[in-house]
Amino acid sequence: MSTKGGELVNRSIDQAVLDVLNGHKGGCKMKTVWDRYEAQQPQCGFGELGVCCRHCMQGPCRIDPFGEGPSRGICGADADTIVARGLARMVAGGTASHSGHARHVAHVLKKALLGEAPDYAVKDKGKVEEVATRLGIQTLGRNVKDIALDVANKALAEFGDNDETLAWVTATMTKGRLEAFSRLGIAPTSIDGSVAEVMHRTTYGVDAEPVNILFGALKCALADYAACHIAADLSDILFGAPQPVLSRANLGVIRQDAVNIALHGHNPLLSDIIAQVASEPELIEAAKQAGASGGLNLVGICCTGNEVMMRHGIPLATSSVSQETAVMTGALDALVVDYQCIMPAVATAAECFHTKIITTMPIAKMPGAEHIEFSDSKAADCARTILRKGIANFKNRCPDKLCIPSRSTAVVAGFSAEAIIAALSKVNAEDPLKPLVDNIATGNIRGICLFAGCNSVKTPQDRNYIEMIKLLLAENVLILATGCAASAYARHGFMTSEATKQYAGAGLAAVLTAVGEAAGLGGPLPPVLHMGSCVDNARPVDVAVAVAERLGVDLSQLPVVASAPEAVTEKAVAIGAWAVAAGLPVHLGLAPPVLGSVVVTKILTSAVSDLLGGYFLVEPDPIKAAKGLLAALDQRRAGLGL
Ligand code: NFS
Ligand code: SF4
Repeated sequence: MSTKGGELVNRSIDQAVLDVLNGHKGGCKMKTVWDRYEAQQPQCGFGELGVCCRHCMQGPCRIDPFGEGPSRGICGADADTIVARGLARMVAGGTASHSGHARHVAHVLKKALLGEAPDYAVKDKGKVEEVATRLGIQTLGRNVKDIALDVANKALAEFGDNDETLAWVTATMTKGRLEAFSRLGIAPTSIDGSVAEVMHRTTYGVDAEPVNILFGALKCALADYAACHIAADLSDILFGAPQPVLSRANLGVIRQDAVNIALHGHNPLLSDIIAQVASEPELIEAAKQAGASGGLNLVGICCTGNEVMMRHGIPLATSSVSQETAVMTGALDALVVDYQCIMPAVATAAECFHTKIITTMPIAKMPGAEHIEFSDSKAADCARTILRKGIANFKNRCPDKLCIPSRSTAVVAGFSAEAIIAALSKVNAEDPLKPLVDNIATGNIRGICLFAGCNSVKTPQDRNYIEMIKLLLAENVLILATGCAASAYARHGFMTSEATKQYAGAGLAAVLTAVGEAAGLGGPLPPVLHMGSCVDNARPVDVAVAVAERLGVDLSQLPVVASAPEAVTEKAVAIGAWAVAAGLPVHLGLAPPVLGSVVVTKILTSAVSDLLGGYFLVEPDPIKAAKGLLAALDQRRAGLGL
């Protein structure tokens, strides 16, 4: 069955995933991401190194990394230019995705306020005030709808032509960061403009200077940051800022006795409404009538899963790389997708099972799926139609094909910046950040590491996450997690009080216990705080900026690092790039396609640090990576005199 990648056990360390890969009843036609990965071996070395170019039709061109063949493309571009251009386009792709998501939320917020999207309303008034105040929008004596409308308009204006730096960058970054961005000419003034500019400067015969191209990529990445922040802020306004919530994670949350409907993708605009209407008695009754004694069971996959877990406690079935295994349980009656990170392979997998794949967005259709177009003016009706499709499909479930692993773990999720500050304020109401800052100073918290990004087929699923974190927790590093990183820790039981007792070093455990008990959780906070989806990477920045400002230092001086040990997508590249611009050391467990250029590699892993404080650290070995991050934290502690 396997060649490279070897045994099944090398595919994932998630036992529930392995149970399904071993026991599924899809027959021999059923292929997964891991089979297709093997079929792709060996992958193209030029592509892996980033030295091929297809930006014009004279190409494709490729540079010989060994120096024996061509050293320039037909137009004269060398490896440095080609690699820098390719990386910049990845950042632009990621930014286009996050900003498409953000723009979508902003439009719906505006329509809701104008009465054109009646199923949406401002849910979190406090968040409206908070965001408006941050942006300098007048709040005093005004009604919340008017304020929210100003916020929505301000958000939409970020996409167009502006003379000044994006409001969401100016209002949420430290002074030191903003100065560095303008000094380097990387402060973005338009989200769409930054994406278009990267596409322009990297097309045939424009920018050939690798350093200049990389600055363009960083500017675009900062536009991505603004987009992520807008998406998170406006989703909170519409659906509420997440608060700690109990849930469960892993494939065992799919139930034999219920109609199982999985929500997959990224944008909460549809999934949150589905979560709201799923409790309607008529729908639950319909599910029972269809023969499912357990009624309706919603589960999440990828970042849509994170969004609905954070706000509704809906359990998370699995993450990106293992999305097919949800179908392979034979018990998924519908898989409802919006956009991003949805492998077309789910429709192929569904050919071997009864699962109905439902696409909902005009820009994200798929052969083999049924398309039910999402309409924001009739969102609840649309959600009900989708749920009824899933319910009607229950009767097609084939009992012989069931393979539902029993495994799932408890999770405490929902740690928005607001929720973290609220928990800390139970320890010190006057100065909520003081307990955090003091414990960083004493070394009880040696530092903070944000884990973000995907699960990749190129490494055993979750292995890097789990091995790194065991070491970091023992060394008293507080862990924040988003996206599929959060999914990994959720599925492996790291988001519980018990995990703090089991894995956290004494200093960290003491802090988490004190805060957890003061906040009334009846035990320690989990050692990994689930901060949400990938656009929610803006949330940890808010916490870090607050700490930096409290200490009167810049982000690049804080003992804060980030890691994407199994990154896959262009979005992850964009986030990694803005995290570096924000001043963080950023670990990558899989090398991005840049190693074909010594110049680009050196800039990203060291020279950029002189300019911005942040840099990339590429290390595939999880233990060495964790040690590298600890060294980076200690270096920063020393810089602060700690
Ligand atoms: Ni982030 Fe979330 Fe997962 Fe990666 Fe995809 S779901 S947006 S990109 S794969 S973490
Ligand atoms: Fe080749 Fe230059 Fe065209 Fe790229 S842009 S394909 S390097 S000729």
